[in-house]
Amino acid sequence: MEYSFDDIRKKFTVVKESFGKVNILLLGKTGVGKSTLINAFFQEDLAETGIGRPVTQNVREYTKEDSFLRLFDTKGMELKDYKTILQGLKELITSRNTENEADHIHLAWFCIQCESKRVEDAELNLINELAERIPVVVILTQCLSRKVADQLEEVVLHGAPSVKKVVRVLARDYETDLGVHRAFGLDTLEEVSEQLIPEAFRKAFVSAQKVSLKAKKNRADKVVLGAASTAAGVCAVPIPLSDAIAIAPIQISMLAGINLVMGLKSTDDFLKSLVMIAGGVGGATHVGRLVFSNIMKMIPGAGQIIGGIVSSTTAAAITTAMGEAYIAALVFMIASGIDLTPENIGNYFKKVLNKEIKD
Ligand SMILES: Nc1nc2c(ncn2[C@@H]2O[C@H](COP(=O)(O)OP(=O)(O)OP(=O)(O)O)[C@@H](O)[C@H]2O)c(=O)[nH]1
Ligand SMILES: [Mg+2]
Repeated sequence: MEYSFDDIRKKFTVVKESFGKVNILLLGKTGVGKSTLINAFFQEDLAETGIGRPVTQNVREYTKEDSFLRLFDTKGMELKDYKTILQGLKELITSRNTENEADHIHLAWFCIQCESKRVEDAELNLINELAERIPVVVILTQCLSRKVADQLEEVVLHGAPSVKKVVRVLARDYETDLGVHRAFGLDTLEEVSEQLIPEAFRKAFVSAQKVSLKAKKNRADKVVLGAASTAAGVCAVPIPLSDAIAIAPIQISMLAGINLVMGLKSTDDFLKSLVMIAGGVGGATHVGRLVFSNIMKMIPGAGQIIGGIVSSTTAAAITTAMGEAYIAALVFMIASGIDLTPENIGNYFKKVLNKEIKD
């Protein structure tokens, strides 16, 4: 039995759909740096290029078919319209608060510009009203001075105690006559936000963000853990090695999941590299056989199972070894700025298996 390209493509689609979309509500007065933040964090110019579907008078919804992010942006918000804005936000949150968690607003980012040196009562009221309904992170944007940020943070926490977190950010390097302030804080924003999002949508969030490779790696490790336990389940009654292809679909889904978490696009080229790599279990391809024999070498006592049977422990070990090697290869490549072409991925995957690269 072999896996066709179409089978793999279908699996990929299923895995992708299982991620869902994370819904983020973005607020803040006009000019505070919302778009700059989104562009730096997701490297997606959703709000700039898209026209956006108006959902209330002040809120527009943006997403793209292949994006894991659905953004509700209050572009050009003016506090003189405070009452209308509040009314609209309440309606938005209520209308999406269905039985389906995928509809919910999972998180709000409320941006306040640090250099404005003040927080208005209308902002505090909005934050309070929101924080009663959904998790809110207040982001102090364009943060250039610690002293100013300390003061603002105190005002926010005092005026809106139900706020979950206040995070300081400079989304892009900022040049002054005295020198350059380096961008900072996006990784903290990632950590804090990931914690506040419901578990089921964290994968989508981590996939969509582009600021923390560590977060991607951690999330990819969880994909491997899940796949290993599924593979163990399939082999709860040990199966002959010749039937080990039974766990190949699990591994294909796992590699697809890793690809998506790491932010690789699901082009046909990548699917082909998955076929090559995942072919390992059944030894369906030349590269596959190589991968398989190398993975076997990595597992203590695996020699005994050649020609024998695969127990749940071995199935889990094979799956884990494959997944971890694949993650190590991708992390190495991304961190070193190596192009993520299918050929390169195949090569670096082999390098990891041959222990030419350590993670
Ligand atoms: N260097 C630097 N400039 C920033 C940063 N954040 C915002 N800016 C600048 O501030 C200006 C306003 O930022 P935007 O991101 O457009 O603000 P916005 O909140 O999206 O504004 P509206 O869409 O009108 O609501 C732009 O000129 C940005 O380049 C930052 O972190 N670093
Ligand atoms: Mg904007």
